[in-house]
Amino acid sequence: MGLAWLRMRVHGCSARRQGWQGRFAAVLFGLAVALGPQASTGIALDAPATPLPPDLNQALPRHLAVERVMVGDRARFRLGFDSAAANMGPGPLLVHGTRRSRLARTMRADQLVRASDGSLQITKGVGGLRFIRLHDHRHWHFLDFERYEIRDDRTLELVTRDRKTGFCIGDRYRVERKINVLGRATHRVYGDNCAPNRPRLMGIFEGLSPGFGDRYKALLEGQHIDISRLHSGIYQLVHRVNPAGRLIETTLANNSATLRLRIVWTRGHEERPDVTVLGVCPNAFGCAGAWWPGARPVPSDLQGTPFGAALAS
Ligand SMILES: [Ca+2]
Repeated sequence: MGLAWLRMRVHGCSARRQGWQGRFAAVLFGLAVALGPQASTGIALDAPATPLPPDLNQALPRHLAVERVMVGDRARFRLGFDSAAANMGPGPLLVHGTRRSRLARTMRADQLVRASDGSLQITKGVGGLRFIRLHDHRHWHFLDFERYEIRDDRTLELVTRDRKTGFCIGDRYRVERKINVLGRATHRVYGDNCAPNRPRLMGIFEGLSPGFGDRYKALLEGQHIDISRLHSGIYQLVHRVNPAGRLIETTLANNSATLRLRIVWTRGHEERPDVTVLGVCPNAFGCAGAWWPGARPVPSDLQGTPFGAALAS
């Protein structure tokens, strides 16, 4: 099953699928470029093909801020944060969403993993995609790409989590060149903003190239956790990519990153709480007892200290 097989599928589509056909062809072109000489010259026919899956790596939460919003006559408090996940693996993350009828709100997502001989292996049902209508954007979200959670400091039991509606995956920043990425792409391949204003699509591709990452800004849609009901205490803020483990990767060991936080309602639950980062734990699911000597308060708005910059290393 190789590129030729996929080209056959493209050519076999009906005329009304021209939109995503074009994107499909672009994705295939990108894959062919990414494969480089292997794609054009091939490799020894008797050599077993080696799968080249992605390796998603969750970055630490950054640019934390506590926002006060009014819901009716009640004040609510949201802990906002930037999130980011990069592909450090030898191959791209590529998901293909399809549906048989427009009555189906959710497309089934299949994952395509390329191999060293240029073929593509398909794993069906790794997730879903849904067209999301929000006040500032309307496009197709891959569901359950990342998850944000606040967990108990000692037991790591889930306390509360985000309510984000999914993610428009794309190549939005380059991983620093000093970091080794096996299959680093030379150029951006995925980034058409997930078919904005096209709810009637029957199929769509979203992906993340090796050496590229995708980030989401604090307090944009779903980039927060409501902490209004939490008691004063110490918690763990955990960001996880591929939280259900359904996407094929080289490893899941680097899919979580954690900050240890102290939340104190000094002025009662009607006023903004004091939030302090106590511990910084990259590539870790929880970090009970961690203590960061640079502990500092989380600013009350996005103009405050961008302490995430200090966490970049
Ligand atoms: Ca991973």
